[in-house]
Amino acid sequence: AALRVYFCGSIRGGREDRAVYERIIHELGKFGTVLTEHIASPTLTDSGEDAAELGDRFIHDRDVQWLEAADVVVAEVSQPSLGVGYELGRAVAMNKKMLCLFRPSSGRVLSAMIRGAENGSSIRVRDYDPGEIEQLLLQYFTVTFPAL
Ligand code: 6IA
Repeated sequence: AALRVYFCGSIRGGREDRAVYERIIHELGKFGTVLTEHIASPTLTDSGEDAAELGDRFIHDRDVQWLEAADVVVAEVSQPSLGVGYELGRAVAMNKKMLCLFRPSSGRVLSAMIRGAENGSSIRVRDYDPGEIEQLLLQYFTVTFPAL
């Protein structure tokens, strides 16, 4: 069965990095099924039009189910997002493999609760430039899932 990848990126935290999420999701598709492809959707805005149809409880419960089903969680953490932070905390509690990607060129300083979660094995936090996405993910997935 294909690897199930849960991708996290900011929605209500702000959509400035949407194009970066799109590139990451495209690369992730080479390694497995991305459960959360909608995160790159141009029609998903931080103002919440789509939320009215689904309801926040539905979104939360469905996302937590997907998280439980995931083999690996990949998050773009440059744009601070409560939802992404929440997902990452839940993922740690579920002992999920996790890769957090941060762009120093964002000018931000990553939360100590994310940077400090790096443990050298199941939880990885990597600084990157957009040009490195392809190579970085190829390296992560081939090392983490040698059977791929
Ligand atoms: O706090 P945030 O909205 O930035 O949280 C973003 C994270 O929470 C993402 O990684 C998603 O997995 C999850 N999430 C938050 N909102 C949604 C959503 N619709 N659909 C799916 N996943 C979500 C929100 C409706 C939108 C129009 C505001």
